[in-house]
Amino acid sequence: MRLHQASDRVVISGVGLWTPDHVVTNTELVQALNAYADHYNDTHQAAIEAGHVKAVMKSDPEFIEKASGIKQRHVYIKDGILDIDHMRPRIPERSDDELSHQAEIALHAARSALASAGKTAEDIDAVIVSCAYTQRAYPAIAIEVQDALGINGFGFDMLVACSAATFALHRAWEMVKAGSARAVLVINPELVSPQVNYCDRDSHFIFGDVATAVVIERAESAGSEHQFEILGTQAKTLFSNNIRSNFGYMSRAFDGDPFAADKLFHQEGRSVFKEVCPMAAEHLSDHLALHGLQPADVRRWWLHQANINMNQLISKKLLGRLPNEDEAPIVLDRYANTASAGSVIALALYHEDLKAGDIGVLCSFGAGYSIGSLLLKKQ
Ligand code: CO8
Repeated sequence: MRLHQASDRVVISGVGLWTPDHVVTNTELVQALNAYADHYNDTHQAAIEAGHVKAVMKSDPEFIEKASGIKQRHVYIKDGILDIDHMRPRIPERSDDELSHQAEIALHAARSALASAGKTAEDIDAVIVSCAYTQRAYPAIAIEVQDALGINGFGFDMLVACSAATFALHRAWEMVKAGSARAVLVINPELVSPQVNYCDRDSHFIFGDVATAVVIERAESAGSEHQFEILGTQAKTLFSNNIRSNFGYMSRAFDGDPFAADKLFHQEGRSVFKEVCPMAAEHLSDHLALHGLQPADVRRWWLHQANINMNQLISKKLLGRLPNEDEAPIVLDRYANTASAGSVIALALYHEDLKAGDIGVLCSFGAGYSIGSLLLKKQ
């Protein structure tokens, strides 16, 4: 590995966002689940009445919007999701010679981030693909993306569920600071719809697909219009089973059903809500205090986008009041929960109006539990 000049000042110099064309509304999702429930419950009526099989519960668009703030979600492929005989996206398998689906969406976001930073492949030394799931174990999606972009150096994948983006930005910041890379491309291709249980009313509405990307580099080399110095990073993890997916390479060796509900995303949503909100608020106020800052000093909060009520509770704990849209923009109404990419979408869409010296906080929280934050200062 080449060793470059270490740098005291490291900036985010470009942000990229790729939004899938296809939209699924709450109404569409609920219609499909309710039709599936009617069909399933009719077919299994005797077993349900005998208590051998659980009836499928019906969903409700009003509940979804009130409980989560989500109105719609974008998906990579819509075909199959609303088909009651399929209830999952129908994604054509590609040969080993073709670009993989996840690399494809990663590339869209990566190119947009490189353009926003005014950089080319020659300027980048490392690619990190960091997200809730990668579509295969190896070769790393990051190396496939690195190859497609013609980047020298190295790439690797990282999985930290909903904190994958912030945790990868931490690693990128350290690499540039240490001089092991001049600039790092961090990409979050959150292709999560294949892991959503569209038959389960508790979770069928939560997620959407998206890809985001960020360029991190030494302040000395950055030339883009909108730059944010990373003042500091903070991470916290605490083991919990309340958000879990048991899908994995061991499925082949287990005797169980590799497509069972526990292999998909599932959670104890109430417990997550109660436990994570105070943790996130404390984490953020501690992080600010380490830098001699108060919540009131923050011009913009790019918060994790899982649930509007969570964001409001965390903001209230921090500020003593609800923030307005300008202080803490919400994207989950349009994008739903996009695992680790939510706060980066907010950053991509809402950063150009900030003035030099303005402080921003980028934050994620979720499965693990994991919480990650970066304090940013507009240059
Ligand atoms: N329609 C109608 N009724 C419903 C529905 C529905 N769709 N869903 C649930 N209900 C019912 C419940 O069954 C329950 O009924 P009962 O009282 O009879 O038992 C009642 O409504 C209330 O249910 P809840 O208590 O669960 O409702 P909440 O008000 O708590 O809202 C939420 C549910 C929205 C899930 C809420 O708890 C929440 O948002 N919690 C936090 C969740 C969160 O942030 N999780 C993070 C997960 S993401 C993450 O970490 C990354 C993982 C990787 C991502 C990739 C995945 C594919």
